[in-house]
Amino acid sequence: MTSVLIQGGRIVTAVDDYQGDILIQDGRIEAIGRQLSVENAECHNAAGLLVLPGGIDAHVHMETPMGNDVYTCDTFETGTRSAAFGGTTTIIDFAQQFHNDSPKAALDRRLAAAEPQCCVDYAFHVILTDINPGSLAELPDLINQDGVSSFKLYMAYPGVLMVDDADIFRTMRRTGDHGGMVNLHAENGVVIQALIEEALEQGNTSPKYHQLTRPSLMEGEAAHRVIRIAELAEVPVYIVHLSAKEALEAVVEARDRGIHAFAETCPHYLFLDESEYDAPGFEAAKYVMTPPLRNHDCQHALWRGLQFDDLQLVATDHCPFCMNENPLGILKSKQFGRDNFNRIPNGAPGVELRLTLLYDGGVRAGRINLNRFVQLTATAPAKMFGLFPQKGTIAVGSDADLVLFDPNETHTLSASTHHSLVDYSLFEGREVTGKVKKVFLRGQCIVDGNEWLGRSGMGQYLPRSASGRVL
Ligand code: DUC
Ligand code: ZN
Ligand code: ZN
Repeated sequence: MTSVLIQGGRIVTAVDDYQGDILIQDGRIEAIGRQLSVENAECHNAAGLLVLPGGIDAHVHMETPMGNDVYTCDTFETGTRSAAFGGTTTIIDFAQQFHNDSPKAALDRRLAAAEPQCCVDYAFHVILTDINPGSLAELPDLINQDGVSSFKLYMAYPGVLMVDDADIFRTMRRTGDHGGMVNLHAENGVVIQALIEEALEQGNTSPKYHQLTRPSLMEGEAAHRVIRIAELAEVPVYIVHLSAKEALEAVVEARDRGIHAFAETCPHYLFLDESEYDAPGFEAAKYVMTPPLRNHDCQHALWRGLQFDDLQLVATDHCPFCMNENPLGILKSKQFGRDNFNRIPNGAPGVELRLTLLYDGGVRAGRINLNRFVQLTATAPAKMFGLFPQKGTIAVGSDADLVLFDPNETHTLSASTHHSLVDYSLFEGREVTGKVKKVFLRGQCIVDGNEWLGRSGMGQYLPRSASGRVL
């Protein structure tokens, strides 16, 4: 395979920041130095650009059923291509066990769908919804043989996805013994269900009631409860899409006591707030994601959490549903909940925007430095989920997943220019500075400006080692 040389860029990792060249051979980083030269190499000039490790998005949902036959509208192909244009070269998606289903069968179904389509490398968390002696018995092999070291459980959506505290505890015990970690959707599902019923009985059906029936206090309660359960089980615990100040307080309190409590947040919680639910008509359905957008106090707390490492990483929870009905009819849209907020498919897009938003609103705004930016978008997810040092850094021997990023180019975010199939952007019209210029997946240039050079099926499955052990 041809050698690839990336010349004269500013190489940034979670700990370093220096000028240099990178030599790539057979998809891996072969050498890093000054004035490297190799005959017949494919050369890329990175002068004036940042050279970053490829982003790792630890929370996405491609072609995923979300109840009522409603699927997220990106396939593995379109979603991973969109990820690549945003500088993300690894995704971790989910394989969901249904009732009376085997977790291993759930993984196999997702592997079969992903393999011919993925344009970037991929891994899976397994979602457990039916916890019984049989499904628990499968978990050690999933961890040790199939490379799935993280398991998502829902504390919300009673009767559909929710599992009870005893099953959370049992799963923690079983996975923890083998280097696995439990990831929680932390919300008090039964209280929220009562609030939803109350709202609907009073005729309150508009999208704003999605936010009003999912109070941050109930996210805090669930986070606190599950951290205590993990403490008893003596295992690390990870909270997905943390949005509420009260939930962060539970994480901080535990971490201060030396408990291995970890959490991610998402760009929409950092850059948007609850005032979006005042949008006219059905427009507010764009922001119906779970948890909902919060107030400024929560936003402020989340930024502090990122600064002080009480939040370890930023993932998108890319879970796209179109606002308008898709002509094919199978991809039902947000319109499904036009008359009832509780039927609006829960989720919002974002896989393409994570790096640019966090660079613009984090680094340029002076909230985090460049090293922390890399830590949050690449290194921490790699370490948290057992992919480091193959992924998540720029080092000799690591996969040559690289992003050439122009820190000075200003552009406007819009659904008309993104690569996802979703028909809207949460950030329509927002001007940001910092743009992905080129993306390399294991040494192959897959994005060059607006040009797509990758192909579906070139992404590889990544079996992972232990989760939650390295940070
Ligand atoms: N949780 C997620 O992680 N994604 C979409 C909806 C939800 O409740
Ligand atoms: Zn969730
Ligand atoms: Zn999600």
